[in-house]
Amino acid sequence: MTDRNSYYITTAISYPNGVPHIGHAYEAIATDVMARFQRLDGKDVYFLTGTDVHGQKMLQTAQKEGITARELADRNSDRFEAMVEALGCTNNDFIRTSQERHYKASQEIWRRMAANGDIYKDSYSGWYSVRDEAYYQADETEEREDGVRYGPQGTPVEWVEEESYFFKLSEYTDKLLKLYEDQPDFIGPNERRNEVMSFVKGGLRDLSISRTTFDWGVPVPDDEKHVMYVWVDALTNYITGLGFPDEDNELWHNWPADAHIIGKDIIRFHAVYWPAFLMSAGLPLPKRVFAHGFLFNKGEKMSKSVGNVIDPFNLIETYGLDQTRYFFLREVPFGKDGNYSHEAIVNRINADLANDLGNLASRSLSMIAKNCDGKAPQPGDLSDEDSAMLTQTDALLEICRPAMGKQEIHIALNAIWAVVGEANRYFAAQEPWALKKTDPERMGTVLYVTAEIIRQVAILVQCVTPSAAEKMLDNLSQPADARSFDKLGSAHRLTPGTDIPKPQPAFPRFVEPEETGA
Ligand code: ME8
Repeated sequence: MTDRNSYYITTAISYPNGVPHIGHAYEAIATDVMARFQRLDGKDVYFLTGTDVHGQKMLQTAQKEGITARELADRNSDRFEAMVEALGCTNNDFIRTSQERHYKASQEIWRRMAANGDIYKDSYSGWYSVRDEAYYQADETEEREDGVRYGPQGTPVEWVEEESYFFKLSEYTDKLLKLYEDQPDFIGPNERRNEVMSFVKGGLRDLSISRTTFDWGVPVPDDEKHVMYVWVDALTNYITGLGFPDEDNELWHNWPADAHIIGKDIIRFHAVYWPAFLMSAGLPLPKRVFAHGFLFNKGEKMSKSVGNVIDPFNLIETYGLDQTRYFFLREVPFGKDGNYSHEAIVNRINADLANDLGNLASRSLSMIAKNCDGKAPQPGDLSDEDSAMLTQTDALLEICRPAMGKQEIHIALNAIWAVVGEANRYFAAQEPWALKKTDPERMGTVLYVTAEIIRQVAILVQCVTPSAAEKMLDNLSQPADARSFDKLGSAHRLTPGTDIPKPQPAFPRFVEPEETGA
C-alpha cells in the first residue's frame, strides 16, 4: 500500500561512457533540491540516482579505449558516484545497472510483459542511433551534405537488420493518450506534454526490444542469444531501486514514483515507452515525468571536440558548492534551456548571495550581537512596515510548496529572493543604526523583524544552499528540531532572548584571482 507521506524522486541514470559533465550535475542538483525540499516539508523521501551501463554506446567507447565495457562502466560510474557526493546530493542509493539485483528486476518485468502477450519475435530492419540508443523511422532521419544520415537529435544513424523481440507498443496508443488526458500533470512542462501527445497521436509502431549482434546487456529470459534493448533495462532501474520484484520489500511502498526528473532529450522514453511497459506488466504508473532543459556554455553546445565541456568538480572548487547549486537553479527557469558563463555566476554569487542575503544577515545580526547584549531583542509594537514584511515572509511556504510540487524551482527561488530584496529595502529605510541613539527600543524591533526574516529564509534555502543555511541558522542559535518547514510562519517566531553572537559569514564574495594578487 502506498504510504501517502512518502515521496519518491529519481534522476535519469547517466551513461558512464565518459566522465560526468555539467548537464549531469545540473540534473543531480535540481533533483537534490526537490528531495531536500520535500524532506524539510515533512515527507518521507526516497531519492535514487545512478548509472546506465549497457548498450552499444558503452561497448563502442570501451572498444576504442581497449578495455571491456564492464571496466569502462566501473571506472566512470565511480566518477559519477563521486560527483553526486561532491554536489552534496542526499540520494538514498546509487544504482548501477550492472548489478545482480537489476538483472533480476529487468528479467521479471520482461516476463510480465511477455505473460501479458505483448512480446513477440520477428526481425528488425531500420535506422538506429548509437549515440541516442534510439530507433528512428525513416522520415525522422535525413541524409546531409556530408553523406551521413542523421536522426532528429542530430546524431548519426546506422542501418540495423537482425532478429529481434518486439514489444506491442502499437496497442498502447489509445491507452497512452487517455493517460495524458486523464492525468494532465503526468508530463511537465507543458511544451513537452504537447510534443509527446503529438508524437503518440501520429500512431505508435511496435518497438524492437532486443539485440543479437552484441552481448553487453541483460540477457533475455529463456533466449540468451538476445540481450535486452538498453532502454528496457535502463527504465527498469526505477523499480530495481525499490527492490522489485520483491513487493514485500520495505522500499516497495515508495512506488509509484512521485517524479522522474530527466532531460528533454529523453522524454519519449519516459513518457511513452515506460508507462506502456508498466501498463503491460500490470504495475502502477509514475505520477509525473518532468523534463528539464539543456545547459549550454555561452550559447554553445558542450562537446569534447570543441573543448568547452565543464567539469563539475572544477566548478565546485572555483565557485563553491552552495554557490554552484544556487546559480543553476536561479539562473535557468527549470524546464527551459540555459546558459552558463563565468560572468553570470559571479554576478549571482556577489549580488544575490553575498550582498542581498549574506550582507543583510551579517549586518543585522552583528548589530544585535553588539547592541543588544548578543540576544534577540524583545520587539515593541509593530509598525505597518514591520507587519507587511513579516506577512510577506510568512506567505513564502504557500508560494514555494505548490511551485516545488510542479518542479518550478525558479518560481520558489524568485519568491524567496523577492522577500530578501524587500527586506533590504526595509532595513535601509528603517535605518536601525540611526535609531540606536534616537529610539533604541524601535531599533530592537527593526532588528528583531530582520532576524525573524533571516530565520525563515534560512530554513527555506536549506534545500538549495545547505551549508550556508546551516551557518545562518547556527548564527541564530536554532536547534536541529527548529529547522524544518513546520517551524515557518507566525506560530514559531524567533524567541526574544535567543543567543545571537557575532555571526559567522555565510556567503563570501567571489574575488577574481587577479584581485587577490594571487
Ligand atoms: O540519457 N544539459 O544518459 P545521459 C542538461 N542513460 N542536461 C543534460 C545535458 C545538458 N547539456 N546533457 C545530458 C541517458 N543531460 C540515459 C538515461 S534513464 C532511464 C536513462 C541529461 O548520460 C540528459 O537529458 O546521456 C539525461 O536526463 C541525463 O543528463 C543523463 O544523460
